[in-house]
Amino acid sequence: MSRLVVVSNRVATPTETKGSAGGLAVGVFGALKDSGGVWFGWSGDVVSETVANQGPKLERDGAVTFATVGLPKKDYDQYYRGFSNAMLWPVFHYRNDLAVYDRDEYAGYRRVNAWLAHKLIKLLEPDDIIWVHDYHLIPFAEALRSAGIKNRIGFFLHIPFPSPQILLNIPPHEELVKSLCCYDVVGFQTERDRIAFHDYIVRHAHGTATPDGHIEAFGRTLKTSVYRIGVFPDEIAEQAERGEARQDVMDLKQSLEGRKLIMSVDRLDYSKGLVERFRAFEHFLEKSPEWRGNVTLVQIAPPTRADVETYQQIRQNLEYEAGRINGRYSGLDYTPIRYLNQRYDRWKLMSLFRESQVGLVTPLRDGMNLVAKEYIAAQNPDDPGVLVLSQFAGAADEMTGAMMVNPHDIVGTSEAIARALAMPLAERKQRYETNMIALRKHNLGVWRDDFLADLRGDAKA
Ligand code: GDG
Repeated sequence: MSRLVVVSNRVATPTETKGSAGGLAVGVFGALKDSGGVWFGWSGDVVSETVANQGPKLERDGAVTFATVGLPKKDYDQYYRGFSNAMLWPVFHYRNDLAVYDRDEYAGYRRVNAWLAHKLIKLLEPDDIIWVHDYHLIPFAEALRSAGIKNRIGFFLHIPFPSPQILLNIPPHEELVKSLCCYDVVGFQTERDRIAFHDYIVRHAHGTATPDGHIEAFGRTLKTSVYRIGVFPDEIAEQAERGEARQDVMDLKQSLEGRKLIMSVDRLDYSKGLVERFRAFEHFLEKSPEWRGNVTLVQIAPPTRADVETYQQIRQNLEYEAGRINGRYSGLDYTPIRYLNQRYDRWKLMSLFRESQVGLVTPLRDGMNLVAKEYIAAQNPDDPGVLVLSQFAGAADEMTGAMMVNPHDIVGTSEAIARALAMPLAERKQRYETNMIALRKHNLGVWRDDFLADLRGDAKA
């Protein structure tokens, strides 16, 4: 079997790939271990030009090499903070209003992609297959192709692909789509993302796209497909159950004093609908006086991208909203929203999910949303909690047992919270079973294996 080379903006550390950390890192590392290979990308460090130019730092773990490079400040600003996170992220999440376009940042984005590609070339072998991840690295294959690299290269987009009318807001939209066409396989989280890409190819790039995903455009042919990212449900169930007996979780349980628990966990990001969620919870308390004092919303929201201005604003807005709502409904011994601006161990999150009666996952737009899937996997099958899920999360296509909401509809979301809290056991079990069937069908291993089979060009049985 040919070696696998994974390229992503951030490379997991060898410890993050061990089971206790869980998640995507474990899934991708599994594939790397099977075929041997390299995981290449940014180390997360901002370094001097001299250090950046020294070549990748290599760490080995069995047949897998972790190869990382630092980024000079200017590259970090233009490629990561600038074009990736102040332009691509908002527009791909349908938030043109928050996007900031700067030509120099775009030039920096392409320059860093080319620079990273040249660093990788030295580590490549002729029959390696290369799997590139996410929006930071759209031009990566094009840079490799210009240097004469003929290997199979695939790309998976973790976030939504916007409809053409939205994408047109990015001045170099055509260059970006042309860059995507330099891959052999381009994978999306949902059919709606793939169709949006096909629409652009047909209407704006004078290309052709067949329903089964064969694309011809910009003088290239490629395949598109949908690969629904998932979780390993059994591993999560086990983590959640084991954690239940640990002190931190017992302490939380005790502090709730018999109150019901609603859990939410998101990176602190405006795409996750946190302000709307807090307002829906406020509306619920307003309309349901009998629940005041009897239910607590725990919102865990570790900060990310804190140096992008829009992220500073969302943080301020949330602090204001949480303070305002708590001011209105707290008692001497009761705080309705516990808003925790920090990162927790994964086992703790899974155990808290298991302890809770409702999982509130209401992004305004999300490629998939793994928290929704983790929430289901962590439940006690004999007494499962209810998932209240935004229709705009990719996960909504599969988690059909969830109570679906439009997160902009504050009243509708508040009514869903009320229904979820009062739901009889039989209905909760039935919804849980429906979701678990989908979770098992598209687990993380299936996502990875299907993508790699297409990238390797394996014939379907
Ligand atoms: C992107 C796309 C897509 C969160 N807080 C803590 C913590 N987490 C973990 C969650 C989950 C992961 O981070 C977040 O994944 P999501 O899928 O929910 O969202 P994004 O970070 O925006 O991810 C998304 C995903 O890529 C995969 O393709 O689903 O749509 O936006 O696993 O549990 N983990 C720990 N402590 C925390 O405080 N340990």
